[in-house]
Amino acid sequence: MHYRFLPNFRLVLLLLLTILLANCSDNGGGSDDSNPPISSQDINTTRFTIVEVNTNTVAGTEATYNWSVTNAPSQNYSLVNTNAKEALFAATDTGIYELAVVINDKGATQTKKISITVNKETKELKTFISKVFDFRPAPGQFINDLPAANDGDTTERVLARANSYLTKKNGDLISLGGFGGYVVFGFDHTIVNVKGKRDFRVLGNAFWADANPNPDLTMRGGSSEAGVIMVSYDRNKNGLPDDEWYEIEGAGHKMAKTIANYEITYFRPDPNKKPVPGGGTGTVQFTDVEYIFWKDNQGKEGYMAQNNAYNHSLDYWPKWLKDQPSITFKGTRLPDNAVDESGTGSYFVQYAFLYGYADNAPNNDDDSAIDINWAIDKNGNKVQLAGIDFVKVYNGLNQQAGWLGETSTEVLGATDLHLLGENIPTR
Ligand SMILES: [Ca+2]
Ligand SMILES: [Ca+2]
Ligand SMILES: [Ca+2]
Repeated sequence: MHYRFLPNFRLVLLLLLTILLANCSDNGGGSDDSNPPISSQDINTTRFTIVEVNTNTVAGTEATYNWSVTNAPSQNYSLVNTNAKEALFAATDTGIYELAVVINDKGATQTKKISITVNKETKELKTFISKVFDFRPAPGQFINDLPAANDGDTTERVLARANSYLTKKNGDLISLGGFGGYVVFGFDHTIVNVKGKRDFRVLGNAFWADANPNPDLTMRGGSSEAGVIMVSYDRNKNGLPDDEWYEIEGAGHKMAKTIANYEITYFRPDPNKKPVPGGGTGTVQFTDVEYIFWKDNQGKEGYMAQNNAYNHSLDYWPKWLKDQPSITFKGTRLPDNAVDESGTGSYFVQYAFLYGYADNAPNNDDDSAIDINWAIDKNGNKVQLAGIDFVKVYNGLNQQAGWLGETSTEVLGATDLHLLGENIPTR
């Protein structure tokens, strides 16, 4: 308002001063060619986006770097590769974040500052899955039902159906079948690995038992069918999950009976041969028949029993793979978690692993929420990820639980906890 009343000479003075200052900074910048003006390193970005921050400095190959955030409007950010020349930064809140990097080049240290302005995104982001890229369930009692598959369906058509089931706020269940069966999906933005907080959740249909007949146990259980979660960052920025995968190391990964690099092959049943009764491991065997033969890389083999307790289609083999004689899956096999607490085969409790899986704890439980910081590489080493774009979930159990049949992970969707404003501290 009061600019109108400024005398003209003051405006002229202001202009002169501005020109003078601009010249000064030009001269200052020119005095040291290896130090371009700081303003050239300032970055503009949007929330839920990973940006690479560079020192823009020529330093020797032996130089060391130490990145840090010196001022932030919010703690909901991620800064990784803090000892590399280029660090990765992402934030879930808008504002100006000040970063500093200390460069030590053979004892000569210098500090550079970078300012990152995080703006609100222009397009509304989805809190849920935006695309299903792959769906390859193992055989199981809910295959061809969740999602529905008919004779003559192709892999593409079933994938499109799985996509329509999961890419909405209130999704529909899909079943991953026996051990190893999997689904791969992505989001329309990067899920940021906020430090000290859990970042996303895979939704399933796990629930706690109302009453466990065994009063001595303190573990939580009910229907827990742990799916192992893998994550990936779209490093090559092509929008496809063709980058390196990292596994979320849940509590079960550290248990003695867990088998890394487990591999299983299922064989298509002969449609002309009647299944043999009497298979299965539960005590209620009269409902079970030996059905899907499998072999693993531990020298074991067995049958997935056909379970008549439910009125399913009872066609366990994926209909869209009718011409394929076998399917092989690989992954981390978690210890069996189903216990016949009745002793008579009537009441099975599937004990939950403490944290770190899909379909293991109910969707409203903190321990169904995942911290990206739990990710490990294929050698079991912890990795630092600023965020992730893709998730893979596979069934981590190879188990028959009596009349319940084989244990199979179900997936109902996935959510970005930061976009939803859910604050769940890590373990
Ligand atoms: Ca986190
Ligand atoms: Ca389930
Ligand atoms: Ca990619």
